[in-house]
Amino acid sequence: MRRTNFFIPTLRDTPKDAQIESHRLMLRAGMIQQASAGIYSWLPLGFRSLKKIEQIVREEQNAAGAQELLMPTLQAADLWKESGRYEDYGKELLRITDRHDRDMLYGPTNEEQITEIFRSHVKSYKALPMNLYHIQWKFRDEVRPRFGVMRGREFLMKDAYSFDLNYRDAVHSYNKMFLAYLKTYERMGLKAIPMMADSGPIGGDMSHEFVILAETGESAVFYQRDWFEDKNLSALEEAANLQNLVDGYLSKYAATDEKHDPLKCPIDEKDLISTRGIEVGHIFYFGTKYSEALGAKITGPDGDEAPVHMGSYGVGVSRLVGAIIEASHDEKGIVWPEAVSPFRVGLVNIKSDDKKCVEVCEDVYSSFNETKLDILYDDRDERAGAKLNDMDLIGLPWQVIVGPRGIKSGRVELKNRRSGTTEDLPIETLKQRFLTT
Ligand code: P5A
Repeated sequence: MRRTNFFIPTLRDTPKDAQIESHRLMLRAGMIQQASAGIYSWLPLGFRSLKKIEQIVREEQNAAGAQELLMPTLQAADLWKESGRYEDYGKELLRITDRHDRDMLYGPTNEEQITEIFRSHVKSYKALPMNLYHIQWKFRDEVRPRFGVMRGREFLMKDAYSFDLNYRDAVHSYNKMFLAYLKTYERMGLKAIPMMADSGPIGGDMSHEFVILAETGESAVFYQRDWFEDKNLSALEEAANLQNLVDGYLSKYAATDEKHDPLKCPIDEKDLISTRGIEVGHIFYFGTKYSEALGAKITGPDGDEAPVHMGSYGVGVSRLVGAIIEASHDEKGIVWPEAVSPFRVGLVNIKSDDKKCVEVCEDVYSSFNETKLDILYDDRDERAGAKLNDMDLIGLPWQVIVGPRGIKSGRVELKNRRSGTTEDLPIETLKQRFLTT
């Protein structure tokens, strides 16, 4: 993509009303624009990262055997009246009346709707286990939307729903999602800790939040000092069956504020870290709470009918964009992990009126495009300093810097955004480097 054809409205000044770094950086890098409190437009650069995160979530859900579908954002209130949540959910639920005076709502989550789909079609245990998910916008009329996309009112969530015959099978489905979540966050370059958590308005008594540590996080959390030791996911996966792997992850203490009771905590105070974190996912087993209320019953192998066992599994897709930036930035701007960066490489011509520099840039740009490598070419007629600062701000993992001095000897500069290290490379070597990785 050429920067002259790509809309990135960067800001020179630091936005005053943004309280945390990720929010400031998303505004400065022209990734989002506030539409109203807690509601954002995703501008082209932000949208690219959002889509990459969404795709990683999707791939890991599919790999775990979940099936994607799409439910609407607007739901009829009737189902929520059946489950009892229409009253319970309170002011966070955005209630709408249509022209026929029917009560509708903008979905904050989809337990009722998926149960209605399931109960209409599935009657026998033979169709189980089943896990259905979608990636769809949600609305919660939060009292205090803040920190940009981190606590929005409208936000993108992946929500999956599992259906099983009994408790034992449901725990297996829960564990599968648990592992899928660990893989999902790892692919995004994040270290997420699964923590014992409160189930709140979703319900049930088994629930874990996936939390990444950040001083600016909204949740107070507690975990055992040596939690990160021996947490090599691929080694653990090879060694253990699913239940052992999950048990291994949960063998060291980690709990959110709501679950942590200092009097009952088994860990000595000196071995406990109390800090803050960002909740990037939350999984629940709630048994028959919704299937009983909505009459989603299945016939078992013995011919008896019983309510299906359910769990639900959420990933905060739009929150993750902010969370990743919160976990990965420096004083110059964002430092994207490769897998979720809007582009992989940024190409900067530091002398845009130099014919030879333009030629080299065009050559690198077209050969990277041929190999389908994600590249943003800053071809604007701007000062070198401004372009380089902008590149640092938007934080692509690699920068290729083309200047008149280097190209005299056929070389360009390759800079790694994270480490800041630079290499002078012959143009062909540069092309090869990205061809093979
Ligand atoms: C699980 C899937 C649920 O809603 N029902 C379906 C269950 N869980 S949850 O914990 O309430 O939300 C799941 C994840 O969504 C993100 N999230 C938010 N992101 C941005 N702004 C918000 N206001 C917001 N609220 C929740 C979180 O990442 C959460 O873990």
